[in-house]
Amino acid sequence: MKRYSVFAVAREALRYHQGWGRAWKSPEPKKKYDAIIIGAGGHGLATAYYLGKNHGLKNVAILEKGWLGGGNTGRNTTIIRSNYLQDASAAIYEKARSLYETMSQDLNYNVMFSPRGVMMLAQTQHEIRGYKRTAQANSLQGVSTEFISPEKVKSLVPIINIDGPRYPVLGALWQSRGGTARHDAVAWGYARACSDMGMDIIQQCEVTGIRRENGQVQGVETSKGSIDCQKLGIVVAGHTGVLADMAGFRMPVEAVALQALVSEPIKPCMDVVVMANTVHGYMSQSDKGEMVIGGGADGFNNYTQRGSFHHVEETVRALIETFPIISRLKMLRWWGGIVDMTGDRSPILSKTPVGNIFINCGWGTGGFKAIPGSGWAMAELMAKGHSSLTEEFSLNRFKEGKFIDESVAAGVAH
Ligand code: FAD
Ligand code: PYC
Repeated sequence: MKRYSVFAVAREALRYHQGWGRAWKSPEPKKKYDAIIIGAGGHGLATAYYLGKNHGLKNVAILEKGWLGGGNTGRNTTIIRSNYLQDASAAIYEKARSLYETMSQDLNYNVMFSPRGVMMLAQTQHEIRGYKRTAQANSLQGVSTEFISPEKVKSLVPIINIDGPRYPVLGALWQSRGGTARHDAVAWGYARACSDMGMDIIQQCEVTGIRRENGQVQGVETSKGSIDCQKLGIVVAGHTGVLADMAGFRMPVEAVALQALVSEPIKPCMDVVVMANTVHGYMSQSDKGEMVIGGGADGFNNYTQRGSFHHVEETVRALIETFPIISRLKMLRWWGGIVDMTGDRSPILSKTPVGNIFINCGWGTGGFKAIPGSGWAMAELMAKGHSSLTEEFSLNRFKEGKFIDESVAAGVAH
């Protein structure tokens, strides 16, 4: 009979009590997995989850060099919306938004989805034209958005100053079923569900090499040893170029830091999400009362997952005309994540030049909102070799010039 130390029994009891089940166990690597996913961010975990749930593929490992959700998934400002312009984008982002509506029930884990409404302010004539066009496109795509007047903006967000001298509020693109969710809970919820299906989530396990033979993937080298697999999904956001290099191909993706910050907690004063893209700022209020604030991406490539003091000053300065109350707030924390930017600001969900290696990346500044839709589509691509949701997001579009330009809808300046 297997014997356990008192310490091990106590640890397992604590895990059980916390409801984590097998997720935190460090499993024995199996000999060969049907699929390995590199990266336990939201997109990697959701891919694994739908491989199991929708396609019955459960002999799956998810390898993570750090900890669950420790990349951009745990660093973002949690805005969820699907108000994109192009049909392919609207389809995958709306699929994701609709999956968020029932995610807590599906995963039996409270991800605190809050469809409080998201508005993108129009503060120039150009933005009015752009957002009216998007609202029109969205109505044809079955995505519920509308262009609203400055007065409606003011009634939804009483703390806003719509008469700013430089950037008055001229209207907004409003998505009433957009909102926010608790980012770590999304990662934890998917992780627990994957674990419950018998999948192995191996943290502190960095992939250091990708083995190939005759143009087909064989397995990976990791900091914990070598593991074989039938199929491989690379889902590593800002580290896409590093992993692609290991597999012997190049990706049209750049790594850039995106920063955010939160203020001291204050009384509830704003119950919708506001994005002011012309001035490069956006804001929402967390359940704790902190104002969650973000701005544009850094103007140079880097791998530094840190915030910087000058960014706090620049972002707050940009928003003060529209939100005068924040001039007197103390800022508590700031941080950064490394986002994976493509030239057309749209993601890549694709086969690669190596057989049975699939890649999911390029979500840039806006992939939190896409996690369930992306996982759903990527799982279908990996299981069946094709998915209607990923077709236009393949790598070929860069060869063929079929870009999916979403530089306006991406919302965050870059
Ligand atoms: P990640 O969560 O970064 O996961 C990738 C994982 O791969 C990481 O955990 C990493 O450790 C792992 N990894 C890398 N290399 C290896 C290796 N060699 N071996 C094993 N594991 C490896 N999006 C929105 O929709 N709304 C927002 O409001 C929003 N705000 C943002 C604010 C900030 C400050 C930032 C930084 C991003 C924001 N985003 C937002 C973007 C969003 O966070 C990302 O697009 C999304 O989280 C990407 O998820 P992912 O799973 O692809 O990547
Ligand atoms: O994609 O909505 C978004 C977003 C907001 C802040 C960063 N990304």
